Amino acid sequence: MKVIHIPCLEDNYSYLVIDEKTKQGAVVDPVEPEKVVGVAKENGVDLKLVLTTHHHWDHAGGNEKIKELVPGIKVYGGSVDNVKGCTNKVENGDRLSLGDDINILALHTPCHTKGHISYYLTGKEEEDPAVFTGDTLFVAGCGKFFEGTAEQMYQSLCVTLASLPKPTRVYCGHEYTVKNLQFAQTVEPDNAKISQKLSWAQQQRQSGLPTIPSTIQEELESNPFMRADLPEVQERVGCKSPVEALREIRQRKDNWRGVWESCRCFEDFLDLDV
Ligand code: GBP
Ligand code: ZN
Repeated sequence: MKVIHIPCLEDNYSYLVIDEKTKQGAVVDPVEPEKVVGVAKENGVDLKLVLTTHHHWDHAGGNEKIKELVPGIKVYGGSVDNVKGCTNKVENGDRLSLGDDINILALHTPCHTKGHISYYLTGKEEEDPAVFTGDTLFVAGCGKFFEGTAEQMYQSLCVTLASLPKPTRVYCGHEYTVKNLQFAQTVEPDNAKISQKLSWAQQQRQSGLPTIPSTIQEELESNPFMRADLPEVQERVGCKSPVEALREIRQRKDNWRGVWESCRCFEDFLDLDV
């Protein structure tokens, strides 16, 4: 199983997954279909399916076009998520396959959107599995709670995704890692894994490289949302239960951004007036 990153829009990623023996391919969230089809051609890949994580336009917005470009391609998406161009709806636990060696398991991971699906892929026995988490789990972060509750995000992150094998590679929908780790430091200033990963992520970005994939193991060590289970994290945010802590950390992240943005607006305002 080979995975190729395809950076799209400002900070989105599509991913091309290839079954190397048959050269059959699946693409996750092909928001820029021409780009994706180009990468598939360069690699001699026959595109068979689209895996849509959720209905937001920056993930599902290329589905109609890719159906025109690749006649017969199947477009999978969550059954309660109104995914544009979806031809095949999936529910939690549904299984698909790609080529000879790749198995795909659909995992319902709601909260960012109601019908959000993460896709867990296993290849040959010796290869580490991969999970495509869209906007549910980011490296060191999670998606905003647009269509769900902290209880649901707890289930999605800390139960469903946290139960996957630790070496599972995590491929998420956006390049938010540096900001997420900077925020993570405000929750756990003494967590060495967070500071080490932040320096590494900053170097990667300065060299124009992605910070993805992560692994489930690394997320359990450095992602404050996935660590809401831990008494020391609950204590840091003044909460007594995992769900309460998750809700509080999400609220802090929303405000942290807000404060940052309003500082920048304020600076712009001063610049204009001076
Ligand atoms: C940043 O941090 O770089 N631009 C800002 C945040 C996912 S995209 C942008 C933002 O809000 N991103 C969303 C998110 O969940 N972020 C997590 C976080 O900030 O911690 N989207 O494009 C977003 O889902 C969208 C599209 C949203 C259609 C609503 C609709 Br409707
Ligand atoms: Zn989204």
